[in-house]
Amino acid sequence: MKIKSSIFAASAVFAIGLQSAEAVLVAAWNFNSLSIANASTVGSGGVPTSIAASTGTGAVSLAGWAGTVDDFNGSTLNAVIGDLAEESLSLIAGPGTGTPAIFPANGSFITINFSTVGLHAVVATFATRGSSSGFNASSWDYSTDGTTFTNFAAALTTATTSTTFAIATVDFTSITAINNATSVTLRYTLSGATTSAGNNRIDNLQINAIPEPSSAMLLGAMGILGVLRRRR
Ligand SMILES: [Ca+2]
Ligand SMILES: [Ca+2]
Repeated sequence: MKIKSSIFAASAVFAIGLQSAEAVLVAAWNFNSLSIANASTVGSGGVPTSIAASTGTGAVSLAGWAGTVDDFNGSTLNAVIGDLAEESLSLIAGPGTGTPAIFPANGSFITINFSTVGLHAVVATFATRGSSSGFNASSWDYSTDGTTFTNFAAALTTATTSTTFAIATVDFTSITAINNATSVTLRYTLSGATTSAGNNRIDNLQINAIPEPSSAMLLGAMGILGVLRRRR
């Protein structure tokens, strides 16, 4: 009885140890490399189609964005230590057409690609602000093949018409499908802009995740149990 409770206690301590493993930074984008003279469509006027992570490994693709993009002032909110505010990824509704106007960016998206090999409990965070006529609704989807996406219904809208930067968090911890995957793609779709200049800025986008327990840790735990068993 005493031995059993000791084993239980050791297992419980180990389990707590696993759960409290700290998240690590997978990839971050400070968007400070952007240099866009005037808002332009993707692939023209200095707007790239893809932006490599400024820390870690990953890529933000703008290929699905149907509005224009600029590089308005950024923020240090949520920045990796040492990163300056400088530029932000500024997603703009773009020229409206027709009456009433239809804005091409509404319903278009950016994607964020990275690997979670050896990782679980993905969380995306970023600093964001908008304009009063900017995007006020959003949706998040995820994929492990870049083709078939699943809506993450639990994600609250992170689009904002507030003109003050604040940190947005999208917690994918419950989505085990994107754990330990070679290629994870998150898709961020914006809608609801009502003028051509309506926008949302994104800065200091971070993807964090928790390392899976290593085989060394598991062997260590088995060793503890082995010692307890030998005491019988
Ligand atoms: Ca920045
Ligand atoms: Ca600019």
